[in-house]
Amino acid sequence: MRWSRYFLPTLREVPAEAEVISHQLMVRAGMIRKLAAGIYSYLPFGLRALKKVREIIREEMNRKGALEVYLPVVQPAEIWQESGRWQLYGKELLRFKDRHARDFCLGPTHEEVITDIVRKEVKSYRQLPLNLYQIQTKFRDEVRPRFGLMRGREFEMKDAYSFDKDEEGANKSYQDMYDAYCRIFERCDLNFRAVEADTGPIGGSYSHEFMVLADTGEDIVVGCDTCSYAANMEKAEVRRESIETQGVEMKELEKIYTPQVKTIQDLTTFLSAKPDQMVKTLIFQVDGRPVAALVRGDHEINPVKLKNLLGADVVEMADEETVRRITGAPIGFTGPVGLKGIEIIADFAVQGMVNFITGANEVDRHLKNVNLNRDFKVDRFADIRQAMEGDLCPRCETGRLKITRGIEVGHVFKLGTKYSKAMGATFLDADGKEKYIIMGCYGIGVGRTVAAAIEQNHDENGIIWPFPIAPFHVLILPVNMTDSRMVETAEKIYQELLAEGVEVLLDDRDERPGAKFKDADLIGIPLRITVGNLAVSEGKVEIKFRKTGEVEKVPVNEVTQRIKAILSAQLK
Ligand code: 9G3
Repeated sequence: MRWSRYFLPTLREVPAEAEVISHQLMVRAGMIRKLAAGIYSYLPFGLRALKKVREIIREEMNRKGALEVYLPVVQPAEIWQESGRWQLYGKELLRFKDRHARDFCLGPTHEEVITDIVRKEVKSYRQLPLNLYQIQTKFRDEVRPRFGLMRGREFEMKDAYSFDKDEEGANKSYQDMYDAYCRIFERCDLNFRAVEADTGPIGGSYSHEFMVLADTGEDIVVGCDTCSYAANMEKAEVRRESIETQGVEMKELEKIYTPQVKTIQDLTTFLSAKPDQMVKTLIFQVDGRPVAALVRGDHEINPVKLKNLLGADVVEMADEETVRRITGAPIGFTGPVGLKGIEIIADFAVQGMVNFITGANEVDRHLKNVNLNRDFKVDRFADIRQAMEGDLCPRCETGRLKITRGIEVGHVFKLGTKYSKAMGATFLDADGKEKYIIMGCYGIGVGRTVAAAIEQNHDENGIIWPFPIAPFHVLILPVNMTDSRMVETAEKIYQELLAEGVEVLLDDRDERPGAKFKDADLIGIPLRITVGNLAVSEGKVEIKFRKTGEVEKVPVNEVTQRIKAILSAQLK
């Protein structure tokens, strides 16, 4: 491709609203342009990278026997009413009426659509297992789209759905997709980890998220420094530590005057006590009923664990008015002693505490020397706290947990019969018995994968494309377009590489050398062939590796062979 005939509008300045580096670089490198909040156009250079990721996904999905389909973006309300999700989702589900005033939505996902097809076409166990996938536009009306493609409203997803006749088959489908995802992200040259994840509102028994490790990631990943355990913070388990409280005698309960002392920090200073001698009491509304959750002062509550423990749909912090009504005091002085008609759930770490400090359920008052059983009853002890850096690993004996950030690029779910039951997708088994199909669903954010690759592969000068998803593999840069010998040499190399099927961009713009070199670093094509004075004086060109900066001086008539050798090594 000749740059003078291409459409690659690079920018010097950083777009003001771009908060993360991948968003900045994708705009500056002429890959995307914003149409509206969370809605982006792909320009030619960006589309080439997107297509590379699509092709890697297709190859690995097809390798596992998955069959590609292409489903509508516009979905009728009826099937969402059957699954019960039309009412479940709020403004995130973009709904509209057609000319006959019928209700539709823009598809945020396609469980209902694919189950509707399968329930009509699959009747026998002989037709299972089946895995259907598409690469398709999704729309989710995020309240605050940001970070460019990372959290867009309209985005491209590969979504796959597996259909099995029994649990064993469903587990194999899940494992096949898990393995395919590992190959996909390895082939994209991404540093990723598959982490145990919460299944969220779509239900099902368990799920894994594929996280590309990057400091700008929105998700928090907890991983063991010794074994392979890794989980999304929402789900990360905490090892239950042994309790050694025997031998410590209970002291007399004491109410203390603590004017305007509301937080653990205030309390630590005011009483010169340590946070691990305190218990935080938080009041939640769990499916509308109040629950008191207790964690040690130096720990944080994990609402997702509380929700899963109680099998609730909605868990939210109680508001000030509710706290006053239940405890008789404003927020900041809540404690477990004297609470009536409310379930008290405490984290396991509280079980090992003696003579601790809590709120007194009275403004400006706290309690000292509070003790379990004597002063209040805990209804249930459970793991309800956030995992922390340095916690013992819940899986192996010696490991400690590390906290990192990740960008979720893939998510695999075991769905069970949630949709097949709701929509009547059944089959007759070998004994002629009617059974519900067992499903799984598997998503990859295609655009988000490109953005994550840039988050992980860039430097202060711009993008550093991993070879497998680079828009082009080679950039030829004639330094001075008015020097006919440089132009002829560049043209000769360009024609030779084209003839060999190499994906090459020739920067034939008549621009200052400095500007061309800056653009070369910005757009990040992995190999740059500089045709400059060396070509004129010694018949040599420079091959520069964008990733390492290393430079090779190569005679003009050996360049094509050298490039082919490098590419076959990088793309094997
Ligand atoms: C909605 C809206 C947003 C949503 C969903 C539904 C996320 C929704 C979860 C999934 C599960 C899997 C198939 C591919 C892999 C992920 N956000 N999810 O179901 F109506 Cl507005 O999409 N779907």
